[in-house]
Amino acid sequence: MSLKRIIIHPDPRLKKACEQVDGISPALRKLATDMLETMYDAPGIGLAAPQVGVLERFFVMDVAGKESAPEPRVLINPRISWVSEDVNVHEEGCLSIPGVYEDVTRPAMVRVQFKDIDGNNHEEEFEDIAATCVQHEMDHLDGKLFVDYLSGIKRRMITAKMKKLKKEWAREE
Ligand code: GNR
Ligand code: NI
Repeated sequence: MSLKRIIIHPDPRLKKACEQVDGISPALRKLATDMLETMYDAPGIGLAAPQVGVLERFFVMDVAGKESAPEPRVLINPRISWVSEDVNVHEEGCLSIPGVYEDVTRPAMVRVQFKDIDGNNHEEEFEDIAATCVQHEMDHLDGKLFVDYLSGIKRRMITAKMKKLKKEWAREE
């Protein structure tokens, strides 16, 4: 196992639409394991492949919370087949935009088709924080970040803050 470096916004790799995964290989399994380890280490509840520089359509998540046993998940080639009409407002954060938390409105429930790491097909409904997380991660696969839902002025302020942060971090290295 090894930790991956998480890419910080702004970065062209976070703005690209990712490619379908076309087969489950040992390399993909290793990458998914490393991404889960990276996510737990951060800590976070989800991590999408483009956040570690891999432009492929999959992500890992665990929304179990620290009171319960871990529930690591890998969702490959996810596709939303249904969204609820009712919406939820949830405060979101992103490991690629550290220290920034803002309310985002999204469908409260989503039904998603995907493959797991063993290649089995699933169709599952997600609600509450899992629904928010799945939609946040799927946005990453389309090159979209939660700050894209905010006003232009807010987004530009956050982007400027992240540029400054990256410069500071680069100096420390
Ligand atoms: O760790 C994360 N927490 C979170 C909280 C609210 C809504 C979405 C998320 S996902 C985020 C990890 C991340 O950046 N995934 O892409
Ligand atoms: Ni994110």
